[in-house]
Amino acid sequence: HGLVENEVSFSLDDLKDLFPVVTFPVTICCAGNRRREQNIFRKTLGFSWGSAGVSTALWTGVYLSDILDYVKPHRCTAKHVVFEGADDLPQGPYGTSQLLSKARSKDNRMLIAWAMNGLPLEPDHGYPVRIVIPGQIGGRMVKWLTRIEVSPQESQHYLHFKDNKVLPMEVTPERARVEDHWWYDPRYMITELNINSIIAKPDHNEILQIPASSPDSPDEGTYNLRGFAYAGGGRRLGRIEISLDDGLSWELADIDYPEDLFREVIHDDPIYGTIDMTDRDTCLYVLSL
Ligand SMILES: Nc1nc2c(c(=O)[nH]1)N[C@H]1C(S)=C(S)[C@@H](COP(=O)(O)O)O[C@H]1N2
Ligand SMILES: [Mo]
Repeated sequence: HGLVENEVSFSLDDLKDLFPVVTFPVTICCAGNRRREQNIFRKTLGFSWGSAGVSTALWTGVYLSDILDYVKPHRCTAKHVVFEGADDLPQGPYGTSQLLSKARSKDNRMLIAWAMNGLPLEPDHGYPVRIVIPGQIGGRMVKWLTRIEVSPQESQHYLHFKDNKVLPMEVTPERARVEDHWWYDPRYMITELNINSIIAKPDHNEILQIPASSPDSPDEGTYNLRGFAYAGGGRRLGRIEISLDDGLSWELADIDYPEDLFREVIHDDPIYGTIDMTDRDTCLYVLSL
């Protein structure tokens, strides 16, 4: 609703009937992933995520851009698309917004999703529908979606301003609590996910026993480091390098791009709809050395 020609309410069946159904893998990552390490270095206002606040799933739904075409936003005045969830929070429901120009772009593939890995969304992940926005932080992907408004202004929801920000270094948690203006400065908002890489094997402080290699067993004496890396905004990772000497020298890691496996199938299915990854660059990368 809002600045559109056709205000409508859709049932799930309406969405499935009116628009092409699609499925593709998207990585959802909380902007606070690895905040624990930041909190050790200097305390922030967020709680201490380890490095696993991230996951990739197959999402099924319809494109937001198709819905926007259907409701016909008003030219010139309509600037933002505001999403609201059903949360009952002390400061009102969870909500955030996107620029209308970005939401209308077919390339950005914002999705109104009702299924994850082929099953209806679990309550935790947004049942019955959530918005999925490839390449952006998890915080933009509103769960328990109840309302979409086309608006002249960005979301006015409390957590659109008071969450998912990186404030400048000089703004200590104490200052941030009392000096409100920092939170309303659009320069400090996080939208696209940043590049990040994580070592999973070995563990922190793990002591490795690596047997010496011999002509009979040439694989002995080697150790496979493993980890994963991701980037936002649809950017594909070009290289991942590992240093074993505190950054003096670097070696190139092998990268598996698991989403490339989906490129090998173009599939039409009564439940998943179309699976087509042929013109997508990214979702998540696994590296090993
Ligand atoms: N309605 C609603 N949507 C929400 C949130 C919320 O609190 N309420 N949290 C957001 C944040 S900060 C993240 S990281 C993701 C987490 O999605 P997941 O629970 O499916 O992992 O949901 C986002 N969507
Ligand atoms: Mo988050």
